[in-house]
Amino acid sequence: MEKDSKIYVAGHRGLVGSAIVRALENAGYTNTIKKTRDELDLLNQEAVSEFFVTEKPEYVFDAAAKVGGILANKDHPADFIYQNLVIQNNIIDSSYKNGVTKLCFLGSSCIYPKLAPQPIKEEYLLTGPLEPSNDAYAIAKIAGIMMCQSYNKQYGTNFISLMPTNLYGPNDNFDLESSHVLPALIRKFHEAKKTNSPTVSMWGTGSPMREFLHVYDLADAAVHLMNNYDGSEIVNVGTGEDVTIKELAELIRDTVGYKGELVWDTDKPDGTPRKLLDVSKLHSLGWKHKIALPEGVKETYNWYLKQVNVK
Ligand code: GFB
Repeated sequence: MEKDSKIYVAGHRGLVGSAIVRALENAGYTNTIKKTRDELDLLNQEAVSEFFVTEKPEYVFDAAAKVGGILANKDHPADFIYQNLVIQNNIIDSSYKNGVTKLCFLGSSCIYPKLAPQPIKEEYLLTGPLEPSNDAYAIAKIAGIMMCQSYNKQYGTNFISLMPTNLYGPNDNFDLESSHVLPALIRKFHEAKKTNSPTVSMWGTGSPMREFLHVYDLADAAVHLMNNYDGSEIVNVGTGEDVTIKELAELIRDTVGYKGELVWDTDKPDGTPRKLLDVSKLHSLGWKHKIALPEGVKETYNWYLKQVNVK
């Protein structure tokens, strides 16, 4: 990408898209295109097609997606499969038809089989059954990968696919029903501390293991790979390190300064037991994460505090 290349970041208000815009602007890219949902409905094929014909972006980061935590995925599978398929189909096909130089598609670590050997290598894709709590979302993301690979094969496009691990950071969703675990726990401990609540209810058993990557690192990796990786093979983006949900909860509890107890609600789902990414390919492409989990949690909590204080 040249510093004045026309770069469209789809989903620029979300966790990932906002971090990609930030990374691009910090690196001196001056020509990013951003469209809010009101300006461009990515579910509308005609509107997306018209946007690409008019704007003719040279590079595209597809960070627009319907995302959510374990319960949102479990309760709304139709929304997750439909919206993700439609959004990514519209963006990928329009990118091809309008001669986009390169596109970066973002998937998720939940595309891998539920019981994949750990750490998960890229080649384990489609080698076993998916985790049922997010299979609809995973199938949509797998279709996105296949779209990019098929367009590369048939039309000679340069569409790359990155598979980020669980992400967190500024602009995350902190809604307690639909969010991922990390923002949910920041909010739960913060509110419990403020109200002097003696206990905080956690979902599941606390034993599942998860890998967490700060979204600023993910954005940095996406820009790096856009500039340094060409290929149809997917690339895992993570830290290569994981913690139990219990360990995460204790870290967030201590960061927030909550003194009460954790209570585990085992009626809530655990999800997949572990999904640690093998990041050797990413490292061989010259990129490694910089933000350690304790530092990232602290920074995200500070961001959250600023949000709640201005409200
Ligand atoms: O982050 P999370 O919702 O998604 O949950 P997944 C991770 C783990 O944290 C699960 C536990 O074992 C939850 O039971 N947990 C404990 C909580 N307390 C809470 C809480 O208050 N809220 C939430 N949300 N979890 C998602 C997929 O799976 O990961 C998506 O559903 C996507 O498709 C995303 O791939 C990255 O890591 O289990």
